[in-house]
Amino acid sequence: MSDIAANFKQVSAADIAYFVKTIGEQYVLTTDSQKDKYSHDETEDLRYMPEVVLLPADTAQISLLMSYCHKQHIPVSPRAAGTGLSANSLCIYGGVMLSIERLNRILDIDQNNLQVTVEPGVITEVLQNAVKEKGLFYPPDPSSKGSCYIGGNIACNSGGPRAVKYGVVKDWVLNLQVVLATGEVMWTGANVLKNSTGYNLTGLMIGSEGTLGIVTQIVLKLIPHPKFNIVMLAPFVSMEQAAAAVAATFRAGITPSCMEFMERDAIDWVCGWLGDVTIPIAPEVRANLLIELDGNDMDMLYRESERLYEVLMGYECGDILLADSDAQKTDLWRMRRNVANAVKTTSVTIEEDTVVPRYHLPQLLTSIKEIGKKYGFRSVCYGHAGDGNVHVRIIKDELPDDYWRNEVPKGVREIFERVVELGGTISGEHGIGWVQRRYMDIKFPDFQLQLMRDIKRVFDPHGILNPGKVF
Ligand code: LAC
Ligand code: ZN
Repeated sequence: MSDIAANFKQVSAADIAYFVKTIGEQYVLTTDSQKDKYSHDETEDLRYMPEVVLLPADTAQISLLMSYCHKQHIPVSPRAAGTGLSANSLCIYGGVMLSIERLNRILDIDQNNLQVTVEPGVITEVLQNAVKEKGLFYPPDPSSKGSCYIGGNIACNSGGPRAVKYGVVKDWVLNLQVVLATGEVMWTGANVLKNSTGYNLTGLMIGSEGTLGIVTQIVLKLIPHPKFNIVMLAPFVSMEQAAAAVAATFRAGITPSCMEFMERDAIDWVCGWLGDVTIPIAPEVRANLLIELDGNDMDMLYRESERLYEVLMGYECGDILLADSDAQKTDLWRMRRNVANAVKTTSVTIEEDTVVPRYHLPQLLTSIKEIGKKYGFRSVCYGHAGDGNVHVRIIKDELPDDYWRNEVPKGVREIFERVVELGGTISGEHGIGWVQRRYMDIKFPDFQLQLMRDIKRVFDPHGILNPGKVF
């Protein structure tokens, strides 16, 4: 048993009786068949069965549960939709899995102040559609937006394609209601656009992966929904040329609402997997940029796209496909959003979430492929090129289990070392969770990791919240 778990207590019959009394029998899941779906997320093939899964209804119940588990030293892993890619919400040390799935109401859309108050179990796309009906826009849009929860997006400080123009989740959160490990409830900020009142606890909570508290209500900023967009797919003969065109676009004063990268294999696999999307791509094409421009003036968008064409042509760009209907736009986005799903079906895979300053993207891509060659693994690169954020899906293929477990991580380490050398970091939007924490030393010296552990101890003296995650 590791140090962290030495003081943890197993869930007993008396604990279960308390949980049943507090939230109701039907919301306390104890059988393997009930708990099974909570034993894994979207990360590789990891499985950790919780001792019990709790489905509380509201902040008050979560507060009672936390206060109890704190006193009893029972570990609690908070869980949103389970779409995480770093094993962010698995019960590594057993104990309680606390799902926020029943906290799924949009509480208030404030059209005067352009804000929405929402519970953490609302599906991100449901929230986006609800505010869109009022002409409003919540931009962060992770690829899993149709199934992930806004609470999980906050836990990981998610981004998605639109981050390049509109920023990531942290740029939209004004205020959070949080239940602390001890059961105390606090609001971290205020429902205002400026706030320099004490430490930024809102910022600290965002991206803390449920290790510092459980978010139970969220106030987000909104803006009016842009009226128009243009979507195009630009093909390139090399990954490096595509990547170099990205920084050039921003340097030319053009800020696309999305600028996504997909290497050739990603497109071939996802089209094969989806079955109903056919994109004509010439044989010599090695990479594509999926680009969206948005705004409220169509003429201006056309003028901007002409300027964009000029920039792209400087990088040996082939014939650009301009989506001519909403259906074609949807197809192009379905293709992009399903890359991970498609590649996953071919073999066991792992996904790394590298990010560098965008001008260094070509060097990063070259290095990833070189390191892959050295260690003998294939990878598919895709992601948010405008942010310098490349997802590297590494494919096991026929590699022996032993090699996959022990040698491939050395290659991953080399990739991350290169990322840090280029001025980047080891996760742009997926978080560290359980699987990436072994690489944290590449980015942070010991004293800085210790500083983070010390912060954790202040918020969670018994270390019960989502143990085993981040460091
Ligand atoms: C994506 C997810 C994996 O960009 O972050 O598709
Ligand atoms: Zn992504």
